[in-house]
Amino acid sequence: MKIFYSETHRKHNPPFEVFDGGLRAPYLENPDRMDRILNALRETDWAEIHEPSDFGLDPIRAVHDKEYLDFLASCWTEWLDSKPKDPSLFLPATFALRHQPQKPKSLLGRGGYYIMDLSACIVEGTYPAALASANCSLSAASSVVNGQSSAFALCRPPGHHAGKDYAGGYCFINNAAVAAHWLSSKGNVAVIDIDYHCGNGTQDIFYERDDVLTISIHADPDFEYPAYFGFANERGKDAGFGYHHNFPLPKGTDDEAYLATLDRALELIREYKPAHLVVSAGMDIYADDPLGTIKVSTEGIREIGRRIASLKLPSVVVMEGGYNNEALGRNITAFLGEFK
Ligand code: OKP
Ligand code: ZN
Repeated sequence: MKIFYSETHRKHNPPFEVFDGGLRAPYLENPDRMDRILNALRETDWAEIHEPSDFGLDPIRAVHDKEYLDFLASCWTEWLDSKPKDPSLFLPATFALRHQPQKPKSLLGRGGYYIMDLSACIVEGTYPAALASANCSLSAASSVVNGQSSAFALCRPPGHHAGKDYAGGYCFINNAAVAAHWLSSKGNVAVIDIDYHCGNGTQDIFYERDDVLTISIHADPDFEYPAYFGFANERGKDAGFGYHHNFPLPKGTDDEAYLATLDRALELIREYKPAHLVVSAGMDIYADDPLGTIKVSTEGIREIGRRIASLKLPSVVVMEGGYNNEALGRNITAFLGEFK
């Protein structure tokens, strides 16, 4: 199986994030996650690791707002130019509320307009890392179009919380959405998001479209991030009505309950008959994840992989979250091993 991975992610390594209550915590979405996964993949006899090709900005502009991308591109140099007291990372402290806020001109104003929370910290290497990450998912999509039955985009930073015009939840460019849109010129696409958190960004990007079916299985936003999206009654809008599905789950969901929900999601994909499948593969459903409350075992993750692979669709698997670094390698190889 082809794995697309770029070393460019390493320079996106914010010194901290801010948790609820204002607590500064070491950045959980860190480069060590990739090393754990790479080490495990290198021990298999089926993983071939490749550098991504450069697809340029067009496929990214196709799903993200231009001014939002301009903000990501210039944020770091503007931040340094503003001579902040502590320049270690860019993180605004004032946020745009609903009710059509006016677009602000100042850097911090744009920060609060384009970022939804205190985990999407921007440093010097963030934008290049986000571009390289999108090139990994595009390269994986391209290899699947060229006849591979599946490919894995080892993306960092992750993408599924990034909407048309916003960053959040460690995500800046929506890698899965970029790949899904790129694939949509070759027939309908289904996206299944198994990350522990709702794939709100992917939902936002395809909400009005019927040519990309989006499904997310995640912890109920009644108690979990991202709080404002991911409820079962969000079903899509206009032409997209009926082409988005959320499956919110309670705390403590075990393998059996998770798999029963997955089967309902897979049935929707079978009915839709897409030409391609994109899987947002977050491993934070794992029982011992530091951010998760869902109790899926490594064997459960393997079975999820087996059932998704049994759709027998050309599949692009895209890395999302997963923060138990010690377990990441075995969980990813268990999951991907079912696609090879
Ligand atoms: C990214 B991905 C809640 C803090 C939440 C952001 C979580 C982002 C998860 N107390 N912080 O979906 O794995
Ligand atoms: Zn997650």
